[in-house]
Amino acid sequence: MMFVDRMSVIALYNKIEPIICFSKADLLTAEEKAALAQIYQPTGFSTLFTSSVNMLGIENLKTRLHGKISVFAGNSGVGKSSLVNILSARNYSQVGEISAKLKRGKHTTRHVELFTLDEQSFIADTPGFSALSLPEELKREQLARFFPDFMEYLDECRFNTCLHDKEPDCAVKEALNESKISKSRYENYLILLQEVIANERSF
Ligand SMILES: Nc1nc2c(ncn2[C@@H]2O[C@H](COP(=O)(O)OP(=O)(O)OP(=O)(O)O)[C@@H](O)[C@H]2O)c(=O)[nH]1
Ligand SMILES: [Zn+2]
Repeated sequence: MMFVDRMSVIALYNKIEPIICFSKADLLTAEEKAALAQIYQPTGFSTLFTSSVNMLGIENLKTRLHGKISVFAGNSGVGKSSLVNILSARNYSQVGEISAKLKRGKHTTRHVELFTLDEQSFIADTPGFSALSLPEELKREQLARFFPDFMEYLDECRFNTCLHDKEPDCAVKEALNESKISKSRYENYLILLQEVIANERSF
C-alpha cells in the first residue's frame, strides 16, 4: 500500500481529499477486503471497493465523485482507464491495448484526459506512474501531520520534536503497539520519513 500512503500525503499537502479506491475487487476475497479496510479505518479516509468486471461499487464511486473534479492516480494497470470508461460512458480505446504494451514495459496512458461524468462532475485520468516524489518543501517534523491516523497522538510524545522513529516515550509507537495505528501505515511512514530526510540534505 506504499502508493496509497505516499499519494495521500501528497494529496493532503495540496489540500486535496483522498479517496482510496480498491479496484479489481472481483479478485479479492471477503477476508482480503476486510484486511484492507482495517488498515485504513483509523485514517478516516473514504475507502471503497470497485470492479469494472462485475460493477461492484461503481454507483458508490459515482456518488463520491459527484460535484467534484477528481484525479485518478494509481500504478499502471490497476484499472483506472477501465473505471473512467465506465463512469464517463465513453469509448476509451487505450484500455484494450494495455497487455501488449505492458509486455514491452511501456505505460499505456501517456497524457491526462478530462472526462465529463455529468454537468458538475469531471474526472482526470493521469499518466501511469510508479514513482512520485513528496513535496520538496516538506520537512521531517511535518510528515506525521499528513498521516491523519497519527494525529491524535502527536501532542502526547515526550519530545515535541519527536519523529516517531527511535525516540523514547513516543505516543505514536504506543498507539502502534496497541493496534490503534496499522503496522503497514507506520512502516511506510518510516520509509517516507527517510525520503524526506534525504531530500532535506540535497538542498
Ligand atoms: N479482474 C479485473 N480486471 C480488470 C478490472 N479493471 C481492469 N481490469 C484489467 O486490468 C488491465 C488494466 O486495466 P486499465 O484500466 O487499462 O488500467 P490503468 O490503470 O488505466 O493502466 P494504465 O493506463 O497503464 O495506467 C486490463 O487488462 C483490464 O481488462 C477489474 O475490475 N477486474
Ligand atoms: Zn512520537
